[in-house]
Amino acid sequence: MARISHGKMRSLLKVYFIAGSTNCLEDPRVVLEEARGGITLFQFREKGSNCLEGAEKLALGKELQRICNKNGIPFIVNDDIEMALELEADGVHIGQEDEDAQEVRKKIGDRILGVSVHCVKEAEKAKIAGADYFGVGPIFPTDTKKDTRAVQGTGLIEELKNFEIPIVGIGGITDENASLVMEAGADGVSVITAISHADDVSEAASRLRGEIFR
Ligand code: 3NM
Repeated sequence: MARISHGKMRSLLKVYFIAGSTNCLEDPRVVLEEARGGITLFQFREKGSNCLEGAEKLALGKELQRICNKNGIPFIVNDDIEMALELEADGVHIGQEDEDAQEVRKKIGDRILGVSVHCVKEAEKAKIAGADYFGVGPIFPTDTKKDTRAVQGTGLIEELKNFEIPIVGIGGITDENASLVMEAGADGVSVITAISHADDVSEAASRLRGEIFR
């Protein structure tokens, strides 16, 4: 296996759905099945109060991965490197508070490595560590993650373009503001609530996709 090309990475980041059991209003497997037609990448992020742990978390991860595999959607695991390796996931996403990116790159080999960055300095470090993409946020206010950095708008996306690393925006993104994120130079948008809390998940995912592929 070789590292993913920037071109392929950019195409996968377009509609990046992130979810775990605590984000979904119904069974996350049902939500993912409903969203699958609109999304290009999926991240299993099992966080927050009452989140699953241990064997239960692994079992849900396996089932979500199976749905992704069946639909040709690469499967990324948030933070839990051990689980990503056990499931042979397509990649991992880590934040600044998680394990050092350089160490994670060593452990995961050529799998996709996404790193959350909040400033140019963090981006420089993540690039050297071998990040395949930057997650930049929170672009807009969000209630989904309590310990985010300050809302930063789209300015950092513009600043990070010259790093030539694919970029995905995150935080408070909806079908109504997604175009601002793309216009700033992001390759795609990652969302939790805009899809997982929608009355009609399938329609919400398609609508977001429509905005990105406009
Ligand atoms: N990371 P929603 S914001 C998981 O800024 C996450 O790094 C963020 O959820 C960051 O689409 C965020 O519901 C939550 O706003 C995104």
